[in-house]
Parts: sequence; C-alpha cells; structure tokens
Amino acid sequence: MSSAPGASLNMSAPLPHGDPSEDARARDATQDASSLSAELLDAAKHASFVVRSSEDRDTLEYVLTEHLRMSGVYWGLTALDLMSRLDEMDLEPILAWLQTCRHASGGYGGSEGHDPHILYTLSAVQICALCDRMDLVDADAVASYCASLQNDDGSFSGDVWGEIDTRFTYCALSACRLVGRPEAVDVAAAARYVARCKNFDGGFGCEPGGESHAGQIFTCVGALWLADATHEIDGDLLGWWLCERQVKAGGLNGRPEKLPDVCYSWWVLSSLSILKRAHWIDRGALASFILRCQDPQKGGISDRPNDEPDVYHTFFGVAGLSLMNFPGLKKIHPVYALPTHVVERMGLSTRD
Ligand code: GRG
Ligand code: ZN
Repeated sequence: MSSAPGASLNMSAPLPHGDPSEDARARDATQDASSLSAELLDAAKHASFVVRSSEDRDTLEYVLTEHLRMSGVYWGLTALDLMSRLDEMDLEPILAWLQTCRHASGGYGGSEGHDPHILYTLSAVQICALCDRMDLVDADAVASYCASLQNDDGSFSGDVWGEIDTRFTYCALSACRLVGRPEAVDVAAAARYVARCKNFDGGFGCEPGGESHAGQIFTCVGALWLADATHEIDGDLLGWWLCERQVKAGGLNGRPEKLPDVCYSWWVLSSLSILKRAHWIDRGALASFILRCQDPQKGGISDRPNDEPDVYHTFFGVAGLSLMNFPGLKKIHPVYALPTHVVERMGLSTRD
C-alpha cells in the first residue's frame, strides 16, 4: 500500500495540514508524472502496434475478439489520439464499417451482423465523437434505444436479453449525454439504483449486494457524476479503498488480494480523479509500473510486465498516463473516457 495523506487520520477528516511532516508527504503525493521524460513512452511503436492489430486479420486474437470489435476500435483510436497519432489510421473504412453495425432499434452491435448491445452502442458513439463525425449518429434513435433498456427500478439491461449491470447504467447515461439527449432516460431513477449498489466499504458492485470492484466503481462513480448525484458517494471512504489498490510494484489491482494490472490504472485512477483524490496514490510508482509493461520489440502495453501486449491494455495504460499528465500525451476526461478536447468540442460540461 502506498502512503496516502490522511492515512493515520479519521476517514472523514479533511486532508492534513498543520503538521510539517504531513505537509511534506502531501506535497510529495501531489507530484504527478509530468516531470518524467516523454521518451520513456514509445508512442511510435505503440501506434504502429495499434494500427497493425487492426490490419492483421489472420491472427487468432483478431478472430477471437470479433464480438467486441466496436470497443476494440474505440480503445485503439482513442489511444492513437491521446498520442497525437490518429492520422496513422485510415478512418474512412472504419466509419463505413461502423455504420454497417447499426440496427433499426438505434443500437449498435460489436461487429457487422451481431445483435445490438449498449456496450457497443456507447463505443460507436464515442468513435464518432472522436472522429468529429457525430453527423453519422441518429441521436434520437440512440437515445430511444438506451431508454428501451431502462427497467422500472432505474437499472439498465445491456440488451433485449435482460442482463442487468451498473456498467450498462454508465453506458446509457454517457451515450445519452454524448448525443445531446441527457433526459431521454430517467436519470434520477438511474442514480437511485446506483446508490443501492453502494457497499459498506464505500465501493460499488454490479448490482445491489455485489462485491466492490474497481471496474464497477468507475462505472458507478461516472454514472453518479453524469447524473449530478456525486453526493451519494463517500469520497473519503471510497478514496481510501481505491488507494489501497496500489501494490508494492506500483501497479493497481481491482480488489483486495488480486494481482496488479495496467487496466486498473484507468478504472482506479479515473475514479480517484473524479473524487479529486488522484494524489492519494503514488503516481510516480504507477507511471513506472505502466512503462515497465511496454513491449520494447512489438510495441503495445500488456497487463503486467513481460506479458503479451494487447490493444485494451495499450489504451488503458496510455489513458492512465494521460490522467497523470505524462508529457506529450493529450489529456483524457475521467468520466467520458475521451480526450478532453473532444468533450470540449462537443460543448459538454467538463464541470469539476
Ligand atoms: C468507456 C472506459 C469505458 C468503459 C465502458 C464496459 C465498461 C463501460 C466498464 C467496464 C468496467 C469493468 C467491470 C472493468 C473491469 C474489467 C476487468 C479487468 C475484469 C476482471 O475482474 P477480475 O476481478 O479479474 O475477475 P482480475 O484480473 O482483477 O483478477
Ligand atoms: Zn487488465
């Protein structure tokens, strides 16, 4: 566990001031990754890894990930944009393909010929936002698809088959905001449902009573932010649980006793950023963990050092570094998971 300001204090106490040693610790902990050398991230290699992954259609990985291709494209393109290398990908064929994944219901499938799902609907909207092609999105159709998946208790199903998960609440609220139809769903009921998923440890699970998990926490904190209901969050208690996710190697895990994994750099740090407590973890140690997960030969970032890289961990590694102001990277918005220049271009509130 890293040293967090306030570690020895009552959970509800404000950040320490007064005691000079506490002050020094707080100052150290507010340092981010901005003083590291930009060259520590091999952006050129990671960009060509992302581009290659979208072109090499004969690989087992390409075939096995067909069902989630829409999200894969979102991860890859957003990573490229954060590294200012979006121009290395030919966007036109991607946008043409995206339109073949759209259904009459307003939802998008993960690939052509696949049933619509709210996960891929959000990814499709995010891709159009990133490419500044919101003209390709039928806002009313997306909003009505999201509304069709809301249940009486405020929760959301992922598709017509009915699985309920707080991930889907985040997707619906974010997609509706991105298409400019925030009120198409019952936002207050959605927030009440998410609040019911809060646990004694301050965290959130995928349903009421579900175990706290960093991934679900991102979706619940993000959904509550989108619903303007962050008062439902105990910031100190949850902030404490989240900063406890940092292990000796510097990386973050998703739950107690689990291994660190680069993707939690996003799930945990975005949540802490929304809670304004990103400085509660040792960001230098986290940045160094992410940088150790780069593949120096192939490019790309893996879940842990020396594992195989993939586009998912490449995106979440770069996104985590962006949240920590790593030099040379564009800033990412911790709720929309899109570069902040995109969020601003769309006229969406980036309210702190
Ligand atoms: C726009 C960024 C963005 C997200 C869209 C899909 C989604 C909304 C959020 C997913 C949140 C989530 C549940 C992430 C966790 C993914 C993950 C690593 C699951 C594995 O969990 P464990 O605990 O595995 O089974 P580990 O590897 O931690 O032991
Ligand atoms: Zn992971």
